[in-house]
Amino acid sequence: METQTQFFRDTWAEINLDHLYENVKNIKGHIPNDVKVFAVVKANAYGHGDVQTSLTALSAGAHGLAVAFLDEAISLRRGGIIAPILVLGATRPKDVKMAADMDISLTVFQQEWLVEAERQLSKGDCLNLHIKCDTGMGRIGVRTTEELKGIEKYILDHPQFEMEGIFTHFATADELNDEYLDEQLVRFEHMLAQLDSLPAYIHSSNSAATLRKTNTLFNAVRVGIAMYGLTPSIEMKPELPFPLKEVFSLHSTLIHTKELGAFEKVSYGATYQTERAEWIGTIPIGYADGWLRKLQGQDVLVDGKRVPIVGRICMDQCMIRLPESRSIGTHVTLIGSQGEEDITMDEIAQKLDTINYEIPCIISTRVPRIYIRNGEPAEVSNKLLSTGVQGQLKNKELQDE
Ligand code: PMH
Repeated sequence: METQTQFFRDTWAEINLDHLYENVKNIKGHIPNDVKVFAVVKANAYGHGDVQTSLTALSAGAHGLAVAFLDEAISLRRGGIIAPILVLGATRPKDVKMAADMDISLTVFQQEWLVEAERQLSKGDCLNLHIKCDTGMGRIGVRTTEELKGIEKYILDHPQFEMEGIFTHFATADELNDEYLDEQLVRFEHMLAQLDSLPAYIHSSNSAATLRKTNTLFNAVRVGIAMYGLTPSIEMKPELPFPLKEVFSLHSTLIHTKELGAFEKVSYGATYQTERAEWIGTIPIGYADGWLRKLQGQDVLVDGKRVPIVGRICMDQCMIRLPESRSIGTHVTLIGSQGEEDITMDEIAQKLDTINYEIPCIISTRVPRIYIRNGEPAEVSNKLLSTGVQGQLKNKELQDE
C-alpha cells in the first residue's frame, strides 16, 4: 500500500477491521441465529469510516446497516453498498423520493409526516418504513396506541408505503439495574399487541441490551459501540460475555525534539515549566484533530512507555516530555498499545469526563484513517484530501474555461 501518496502528515488513526470482524462474529454467536444484526454506522461509523466498516460488518454476518440521517445512507449507497439500510432519525418529507429511489428504509413517528411524504411519491414507488415507538427515551417516537394505530392504518391504506419494521430504543440498557428497561419493554410489547399484523423487523436492543438482556432481542438488534470493541458502560465491563477488541487506535510521530534547561516554559500561556533539564518532543496533533485541550497532562506511549503531554495543546501540535533524547520519526501512540502498555478509549474518555462513544467521533476528518485487514494496512481514507483535490480540479476547470 502506498500510504505516502495518500496522506501527507505524521498523524493517523488505524482502524483494525480484523477486530471489527471478530467483534461482529462474537455478537452474532451470542444471539440466536434468527436474530438479524443491524450494524449502526451513523456518524461515519462512530468516526471509524462508514463504507469500510459497513463492508466488514456485512462480511461478518450483519444483515443491514443503520444510520441517523438520510445523507449518511446515501453516502453508503454511493459507496456501493446494496445491503438494507435504515435511517433511524427523522427525514424531511420532501426528501422521501430519494430514499424510495435508493431503497433506503426510513423511520416514521407522525401521521402528518406520512400525509406530506405521500405527496412526494408517485404511483409505483415503494418506501419502506419502520415505526418508532417512544417507550421512555423521550426523544422521537409515538407514545400512544392511538398514534400508532393511525400510522399503521395510513401505511396499510397507501400502497406507496410498506410497513417494514417497528422499534424502540432503551434509555438505560447499559445500567445493571433493569427496572426502567423492563418498564420500557412492557410498553413496547403493549404497543406490538395493538398492531393488526407484525412487520418483518421488530427491534429494540442496542449493544448493551444485545449483550445482557436476551428478552429484548425480538428478531433484530441494532449494534453500534460493541462492534467497535468498546464497552457500552464502565459498569458493564465485568459482565461482558466475551472480550471486545478495540478497533480504533491513534498514532503520531515525533517531528521535533530539544533539550530544554531548567525553568523553561512550554506552549501557550506558558503553563508548563521544566523542573530541571528535560527532553521535550513535539507531535503534530492538536485540538483541531479532536485531541482536545483538556487532554493536557494525558499520557501517550513512546517506546512502550508512558510519557505525559506537557503545556497547552495547540490547534495542530502538542508537546510531550521524553525520558531522554529520541530521534525524529519516533512513533507515538495516543490511543492503543505499545508493548505491554495500553491507552484505552475509556482512559481518554475518563480524562475528558465523557463516554467512550464520543472519542472516535471527535477525532476529526483531518486525521487520515488507515484500514488494517488481515493484519496488513490495506487502504487509506483521507476525507480531507479527497474533497481538497476535487476542489482544486473544479478551480482548474473554471480557470481553463
Ligand atoms: N439504535 C439507536 C436508535 C441509537 O440511537 C443507537 C446509538 C444505537 C441503536 C446503537 O447503540 P450502541 O452504540 O449503544 O450499540 N445512539 C447513540 C446516541 O444517540 N448517542 O449515543 C449513542
